[in-house]
Amino acid sequence: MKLFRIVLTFCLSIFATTLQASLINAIDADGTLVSNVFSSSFSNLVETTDSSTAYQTGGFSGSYLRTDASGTSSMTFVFQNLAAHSSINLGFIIARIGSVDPSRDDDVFSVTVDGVEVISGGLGFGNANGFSEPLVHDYKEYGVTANSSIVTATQSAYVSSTWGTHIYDFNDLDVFSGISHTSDTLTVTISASTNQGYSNEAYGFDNVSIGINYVSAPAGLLVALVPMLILCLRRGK
Ligand SMILES: [Ca+2]
Ligand SMILES: [Ca+2]
Repeated sequence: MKLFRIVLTFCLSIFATTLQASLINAIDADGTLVSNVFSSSFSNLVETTDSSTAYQTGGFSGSYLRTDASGTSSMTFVFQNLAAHSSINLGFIIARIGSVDPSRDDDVFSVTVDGVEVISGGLGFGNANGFSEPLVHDYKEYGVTANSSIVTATQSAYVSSTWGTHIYDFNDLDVFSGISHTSDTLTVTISASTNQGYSNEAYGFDNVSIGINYVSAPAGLLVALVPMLILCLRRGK
């Protein structure tokens, strides 16, 4: 069964101008992906679908990954032998599903690059059924409390149910754009923890993207093209 459809697209940049190029490949991510380029691993995440309008509006088209059991869930992507580059870009869509309790239960998420925490925080349900949890809890960038309005501003859809579901577009986070990185290896991990299973609460993920901003070609070329590798995880078809 296809767990993922990995979509590799190349973008071409001419100096500061990024041009979207065509789709070049699609790979299942249920094991080793493109050899010598990267590997990936997934822990405690399951594939699911939700065809509700709000999910579609929020970008969760087709299937996506969500946490299932209590505990920590994660996805890790490892890149090797990267060409010279100056920075990377990250992005994904995240859903807070059901009664996630970041304040009371420490139901939180984080993103690390080479083991360094870029963001962390929790997404709560607000006020529901006599309980209250902040929509955004303890949001930090590089370990420092940051303006949570950055996150709330990206809220793109709300699924009305007993506890509701919020969908946030983390492609819009400034902190994910131009993360300084020069090593020829890269490890990106997205993780989330809940103290109860999906019947009560979960985090969902879709459209994970990892862009590599390569160093410009040597001066003297009439046109310097800087390839940008975008890895998009798109669930389902
Ligand atoms: Ca809960
Ligand atoms: Ca909880």
